[in-house]
Amino acid sequence: MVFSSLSPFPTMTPVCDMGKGEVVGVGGKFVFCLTILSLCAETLLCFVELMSLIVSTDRYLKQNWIYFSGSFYYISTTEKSWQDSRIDCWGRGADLIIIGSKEENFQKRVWIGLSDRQIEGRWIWLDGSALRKSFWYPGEPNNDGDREDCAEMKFFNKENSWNDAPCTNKYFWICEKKTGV
Ligand SMILES: [Ca+2]
Ligand SMILES: [Ca+2]
Ligand SMILES: [Ca+2]
Repeated sequence: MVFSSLSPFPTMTPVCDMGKGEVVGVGGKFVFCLTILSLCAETLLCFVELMSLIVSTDRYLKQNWIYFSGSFYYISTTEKSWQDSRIDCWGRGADLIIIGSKEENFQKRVWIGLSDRQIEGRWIWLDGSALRKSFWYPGEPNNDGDREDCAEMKFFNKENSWNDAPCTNKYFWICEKKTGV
């Protein structure tokens, strides 16, 4: 059984024999643990909720999702246009990744959930939020050829990695599903 650090009790510290953040197996899958009984001895409801969380976590990890800091991430193995990437994520109950911190910049050239398709130059995340913290590569976004409205993580070995590209280009992509806890 795989446990996760999706603690519904932020004030309690997850305890794990394997060590928090230990990388297990191929593909850099992060497996976090917690000790259920020490956190959840108090109420049955809590225990039931936590068990369902663990079952869904186990299912995601088996489908090659990665857990990190409150979200699951799925990294595609094929390349698609930005919109087709979204549709794939929807089919997985998720959407393209929304990047809130530099830790969410993955080491792969992928589409991210950011576009200026509605109003040129106004970059909006897929959840409707405006772009605050950004990681554009120097000189980007440049709307090259007046046809670049979707954002990709292009220079993924740099902290400022983003580029705007034509939405019809085909790249790998990352889906993100927040856990809600
Ligand atoms: Ca995110
Ligand atoms: Ca544009
Ligand atoms: Ca560009």
